[in-house]
Amino acid sequence: MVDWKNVNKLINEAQQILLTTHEKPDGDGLGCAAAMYHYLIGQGKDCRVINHSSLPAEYRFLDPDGVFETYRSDTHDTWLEKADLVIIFDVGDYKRLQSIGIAIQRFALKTLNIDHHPYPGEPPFSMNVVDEQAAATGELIYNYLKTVIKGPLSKEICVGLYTAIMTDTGSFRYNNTNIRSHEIAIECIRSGIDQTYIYQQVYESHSPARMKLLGKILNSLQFELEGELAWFSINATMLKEVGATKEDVDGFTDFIRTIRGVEVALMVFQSNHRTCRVNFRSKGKYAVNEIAKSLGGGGHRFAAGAVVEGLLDAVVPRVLSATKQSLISQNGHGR
Ligand SMILES: [Mn+2]
Repeated sequence: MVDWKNVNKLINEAQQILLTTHEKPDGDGLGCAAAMYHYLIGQGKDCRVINHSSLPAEYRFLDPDGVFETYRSDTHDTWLEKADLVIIFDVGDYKRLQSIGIAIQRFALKTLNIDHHPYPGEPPFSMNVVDEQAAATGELIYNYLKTVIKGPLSKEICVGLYTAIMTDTGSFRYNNTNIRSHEIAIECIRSGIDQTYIYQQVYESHSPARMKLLGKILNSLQFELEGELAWFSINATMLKEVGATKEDVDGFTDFIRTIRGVEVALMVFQSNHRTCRVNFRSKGKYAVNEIAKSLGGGGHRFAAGAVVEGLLDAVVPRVLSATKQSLISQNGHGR
């Protein structure tokens, strides 16, 4: 159980608070920041949300007042160095904070890490709240807010929390979905949020380019191990041909996992001229975090990834062989 008393003490003692999350932010990290921002502003704190990455278009609804900022040393450092506390959400790996993480270390700021991933790495945090059982970091923020807010949570707070839970549970479908996720959703819906609107903003606002790219992927999809493993690769040329961006690639691995018989979906994406992004999604029969770890990455049991040095031609065979080996050995009696 998390001792929220100490967390609350840390927050109460701080007046100037920075909220931040990882690069290429998702609904969990952003939703947590939005929920905590509204709470802390209500407490009279000088609070800012500053991330390395700008707010993705599909999450603009979280920020109707335009308070989410993108870190820039020249605009933010004067404020930042005076911050009493930094609350970091959902980071997984400290390096994913990128530029803002470097600034936090440079000013040796007090840090509170709240996450449902293990081991965020550097720097030593002033306080760590890590619960790997939580379906989303938003669940932890909900738990905290319930200890400090008497009565129902505000609609503004609930928009953030619902977004966090909805996105990290794949709209209440992934196997991390539990009673708690639904209980939080119920309270959020009671607060008056428009859950259909939130869903549509996040999931029904894909660019045509993304859909064209998906078409290319589906055409080149490969199946191995009697259809239990489905994999695809993406390169810069494919992106260019349809006018897609790197962000358009997000979520494809989840989608491929939805195919009948597929237990593990794998993507290898040549994201720049020297490294590939590798993404694993499992339905639950096979753990994929150890494969990601062996490639220098990490993640959850059924959702993991790595960044691997090298070009597609070299990385694909290496990743495929590591994946097949692991799945065959996890299957026990061989094939
Ligand atoms: Mn998360």
